[in-house]
Amino acid sequence: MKAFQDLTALSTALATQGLIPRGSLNFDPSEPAPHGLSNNPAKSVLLVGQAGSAPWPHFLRWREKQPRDLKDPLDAWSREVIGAVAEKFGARAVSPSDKPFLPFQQWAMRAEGLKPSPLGILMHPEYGLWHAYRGALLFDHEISIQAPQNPIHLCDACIGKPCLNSCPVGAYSADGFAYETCLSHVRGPSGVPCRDAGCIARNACPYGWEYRYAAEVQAFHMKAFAGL
Ligand code: B12
Ligand code: SF4
Ligand code: SF4
Repeated sequence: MKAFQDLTALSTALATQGLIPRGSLNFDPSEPAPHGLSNNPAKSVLLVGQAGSAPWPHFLRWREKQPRDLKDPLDAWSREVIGAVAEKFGARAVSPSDKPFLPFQQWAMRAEGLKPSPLGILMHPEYGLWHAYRGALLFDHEISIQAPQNPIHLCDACIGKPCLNSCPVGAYSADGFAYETCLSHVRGPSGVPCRDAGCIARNACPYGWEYRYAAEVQAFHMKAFAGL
């Protein structure tokens, strides 16, 4: 397997935008893989994302120079900066918002050994629920980056699971996420706390508090989620 020599250089390039590599995996030859730069099925994928809201100041500086009515600006910023890194390192960049949706969470589970929280968001042993994926780099060659070995899944030992008892309209339950129930609450008159400071259920999780997104950042994501 070809060793991935440029990880330090790639990490440095991502760090200039507050981004980090989020693990990688080599596709099994029998599984369908998106195409790489060569137009053949990619051999590997390296996820790019964020811990906490580190990219936010970089995004805001970029946003100031963009048209006010730009659609999905965070996606546009992510595509631009991750696209530039992809070009430099010989990869094809893809986005979590590309349709048909690519299985980012499945890739992340394999790449970093993460498991889903009861909220659907993957639980990270250090960042808690406060991390996300902004893109991925598809390579035409295999790469070898040491994956973490069986990281602790904090939800397993979480007594009381406060995330499941905190939503004012009970949108999260053992049955999954009641998307429409959440959405109509967030859009309605009682949804101000969710709109202004983010999902109450997500904020109820005691882990990763030092990575928790600022209220301003949470409000931005909530606005995008609710189409407001
Ligand atoms: C569609 C989508 C949604 C839909 C889910 C509909 C559904 N039932 O599938 C809706 C609109 C509800 C949603 C909401 C949110 N989402 Co969303 N979503 C996606 C998206 C774009 C595609 C999911 C998909 O179908 N993938 C294709 C399948 C084949 O891939 P997969 O890996 O198997 O998909 C898994 C997810 O679909 C997951 N899943 C199913 N239902 C839900 C519901 C929620 C809330 C989440 C987080 C995951 C989830 O289960 C699948 C099996 O592993 C992904 C990005 C991506 N490309 O995956 C983000 C993604 C899953 N979402 C994410 C997040 C953070 C959220 C929110 C919590 C915050 C936000 N973005 O506003 C909200 C929840 C709102 C709230 N109350 O705060 C993150 C999760 C990051 C993480 N740390 O795990 C992702 C990966 C985007 C990213 N840029 O990082 N989301
Ligand atoms: S509150 Fe507990 S169960 Fe819920 S996401 Fe946090 S650690 Fe997991
Ligand atoms: S955003 Fe508000 S309504 Fe939606 S799940 Fe979170 S706490 Fe519930």
